[in-house]
Amino acid sequence: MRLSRRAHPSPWRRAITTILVTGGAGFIGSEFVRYTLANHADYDVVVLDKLTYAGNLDNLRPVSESPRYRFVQGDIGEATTVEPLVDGADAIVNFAAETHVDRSLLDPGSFINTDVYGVHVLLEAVRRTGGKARFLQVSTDEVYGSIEQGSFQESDRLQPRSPYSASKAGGELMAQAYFETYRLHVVSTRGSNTFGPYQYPEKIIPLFVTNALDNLPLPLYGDGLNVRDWLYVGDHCSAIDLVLHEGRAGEAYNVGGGNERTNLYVTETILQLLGKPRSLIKPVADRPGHDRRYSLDCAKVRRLGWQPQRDFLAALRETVDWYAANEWWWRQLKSGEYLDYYKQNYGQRDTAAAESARP
Ligand code: NAD
Ligand code: TDX
Repeated sequence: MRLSRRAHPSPWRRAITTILVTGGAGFIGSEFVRYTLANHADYDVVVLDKLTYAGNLDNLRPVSESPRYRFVQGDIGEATTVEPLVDGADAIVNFAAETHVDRSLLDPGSFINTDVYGVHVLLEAVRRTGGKARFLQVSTDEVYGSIEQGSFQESDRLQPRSPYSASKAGGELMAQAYFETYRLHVVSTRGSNTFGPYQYPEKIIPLFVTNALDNLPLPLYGDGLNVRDWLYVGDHCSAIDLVLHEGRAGEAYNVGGGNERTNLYVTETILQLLGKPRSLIKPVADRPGHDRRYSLDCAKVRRLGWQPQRDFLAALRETVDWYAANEWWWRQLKSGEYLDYYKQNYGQRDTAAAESARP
């Protein structure tokens, strides 16, 4: 999806010259930086990122030489860092977050700090600099909670069920409050499970691909029949770009790939693509409070003109090939802190209790 500013005049007051991308060294944020530099030849991009365990300057290597790109290391929760950057920007797209549900079960506090308080600091900076910049909060389908049948619409109640999704809902509601109270130009996107290159190998697809490449077990939670709606990272970014330019202030937009699959299907497909045996699947104890199914009604963002471009299987094959070809990128990440986390998260899962749920 490409949009020219001229073909689609912005409903906002101020044209964009500079975009501040917070969390731009992460998985989706770095794709958005690459996407923006490629699709908006007249924009400058400033990335603000704390470089947590999930932030990685290797993700931004492809644009590091661009004269239209600048990197600043810092925390969205620090007003003195944030305010001058916000002052110099026409738009802020906030990807910065703690993002892994399993980690939120182990350490909820860090999620509240970044995903709620950090969003507040960013919004406050927009307000204190005169509300000049538009603000897009990158939210998630997880804010709705789980749904057995049918699909969520934007007007549905938010019923988050994990510390991660509750924090994301808190951040999004804060953004909404700044629209209602201070009339800031705020929009949000609620994206579904995203996959592609450069995703930190704690999330199911890069974890299972990289484990399978090393003939390590793939720890599948519960009965493996939880459903996620898979969205290719480039399609997620084209939707964010469209909502940034064409979305109505104060509104949220669902962004789903339309690819609802069980975890078991995704796992078996990865093994098939790599030519690895099914015996690598290791059923383990379920995630506490594990949401059964996510599903989004995306009519609203489609009315703006968005539709996902990528076929799920073709994009998954390309993604698997990327991890196979880019061991330099992920092998160094699967060490140190990662191994401590892996032991903490997976070591405690009672394999024996999960045997009865073997798919
Ligand atoms: P990620 O974990 O790969 O990247 C997060 C980035 O934020 C990292 O670069 C990290 O260093 C940075 N960051 C964390 N705390 C920070 C702080 N206090 N200040 C500045 N930077 C900080 O995450 P991702 O998967 O790319 O997700 C990006 C956004 O999209 C998040 O807001 C997430 O909630 C949302 N989202 C993700 C998915 C998905 O499936 N991955 C789906 C829907 C929505
Ligand atoms: O080892 C695993 N085994 C397993 O069965 C892991 C890591 C996950 N799973 C299951 C749990 C989920 O049903 O796979 C599914 C996907 O899990 P994650 O990759 O951890 O993603 P999820 O919990 O669905 O959340 C993701 O999508 C929405 C992102 O992490 C969020 O940032 C985003 O908002």
